[in-house]
Amino acid sequence: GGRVVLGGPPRLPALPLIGSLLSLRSPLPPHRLFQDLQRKYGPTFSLMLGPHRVLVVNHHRHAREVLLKKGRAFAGRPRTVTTDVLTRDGKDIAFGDYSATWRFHRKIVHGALSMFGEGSASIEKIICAEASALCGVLSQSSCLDLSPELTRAVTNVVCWLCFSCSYSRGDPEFEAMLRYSQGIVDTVAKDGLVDIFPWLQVFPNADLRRLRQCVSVRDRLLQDKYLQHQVQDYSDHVQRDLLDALLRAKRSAENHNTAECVDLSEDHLLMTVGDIFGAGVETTTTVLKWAVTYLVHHPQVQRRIQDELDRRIGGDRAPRLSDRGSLPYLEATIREVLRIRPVAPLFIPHVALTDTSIGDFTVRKGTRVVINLWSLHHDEEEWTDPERFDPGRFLNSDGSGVTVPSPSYLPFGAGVRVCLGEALAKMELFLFLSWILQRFHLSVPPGHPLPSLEGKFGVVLQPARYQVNATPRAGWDHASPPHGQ
Ligand code: HEM
Ligand code: PLO
Repeated sequence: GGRVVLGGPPRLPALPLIGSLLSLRSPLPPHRLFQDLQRKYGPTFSLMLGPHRVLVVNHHRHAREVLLKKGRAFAGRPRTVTTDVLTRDGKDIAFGDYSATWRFHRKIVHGALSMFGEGSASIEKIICAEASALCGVLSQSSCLDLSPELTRAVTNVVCWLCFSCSYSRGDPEFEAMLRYSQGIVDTVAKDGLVDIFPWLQVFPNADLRRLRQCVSVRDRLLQDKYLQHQVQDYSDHVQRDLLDALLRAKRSAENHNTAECVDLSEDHLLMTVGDIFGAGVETTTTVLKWAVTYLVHHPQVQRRIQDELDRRIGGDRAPRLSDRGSLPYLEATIREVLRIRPVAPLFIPHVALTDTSIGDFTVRKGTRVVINLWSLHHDEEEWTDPERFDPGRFLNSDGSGVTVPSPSYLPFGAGVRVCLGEALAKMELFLFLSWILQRFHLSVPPGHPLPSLEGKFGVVLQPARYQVNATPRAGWDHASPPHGQ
């Protein structure tokens, strides 16, 4: 207490209508530009994106205040043209504003996901079945682009969770999904002109057209799954998957006429499933691709993980979730990948729901707050040589366990808006990587350059595509493992 509130944070120069756009022209992606702007304006500064005041937070102290200490005050989401197209005006969880309906939805999905949570045998079985199929494909084609294979494995996990179904290789519906999802990633939530100037949407815009088209393909697919699910002997007593959980909640809300006035329309239900499906696929796949990219750059890290796998598991059985505690170096590697290339470097913008403050700065209701996770994860005060890939940062002093060495580490966010899929994502990352590395050595084909570590900025930060050689390790140079699973 006793501190004096001084007024708003430093501001970038702004002009009417276009706001601070002129100061934001740069070849750098936004997270890198915001990181650089700290040198001139300090770690927390504000700018205008057209008519909207946006506060950029680059330091963990202020980030934690926004997410945790004042989580409720900053739990809002902005409405933007592109996310409104994606989510039917915010009827989902991730892009939906804070409300009673939103809280209710989040609670149902959270409950349904923890039903498959850690300790539950079924999710482990689902992931292991997909890991096994993935390794089968790898052993048949030594040199390939891993991206579609990793995507299909991860898609099938969420497909089982949401709808109790999966895709096989070459399924046209899966190919369509790959296309529309990339189209959405390329266009949604980009603070491109469309999101900066809401009135521009009346002009035809190639990105917006592509987004609308991709969203309509996605919506048809979701609608089909929803209808199939309703006819295929839905019962209030058996909960097969997430869609059943949502349907049950919807019916029970209708029957009991709950006092809490929440809106559980079919739109809400579909958009929520769309979120879990989209987040479930794009995030985990992206992390797996970054992991492979860094492992190809750092064969010594790969070898150390494989030593650990050989010592703790051996070649007679496949890795299980219960092995997580005994593979600290693999865990540390996953944490380092999540640090050095955060999936969502700017999170999703938060919005102040009331007049409030951050540190000594006053913040007006309605202000958008962008947490720059890239800055947190590359803060030189917190991480020595932040661009160096070093899993050892996350090991305790004798290497027997993992730690979090700095408060400047928030790969899944925190507080009211914390990621809903953290537990699921961690299980998938552990099982897929341990299965792959137990069986294969990953490298670029002879004569190929090492893949770029740059990343393409969008709603997720994606690595470039490239070919990988998956060479079976000694004892694994046949299609199936030595002993059945
Ligand atoms: C939100 C990270 C996987 C579902 C978020 C946020 C981050 C994040 C940083 C935003 C937090 C904020 O805005 O304050 C990640 C990472 C993942 C991952 C790094 C993988 C390694 C998943 C998975 C699912 C999922 C597998 C679904 C099963 C969601 C949802 C939200 C969210 C629904 C929105 C929460 C809200 O706005 O209330 N995630 N995520 N995520 N994530 Fe994840
Ligand atoms: C990914 C493309 C899908 O087709 C639609 C979709 C839904 C939810 C989004 C996800 C996309 C990208 C990653 C997001 C997720 C909600 C939470 C997650 C933004 C756009 C993160 C990392 O915050």
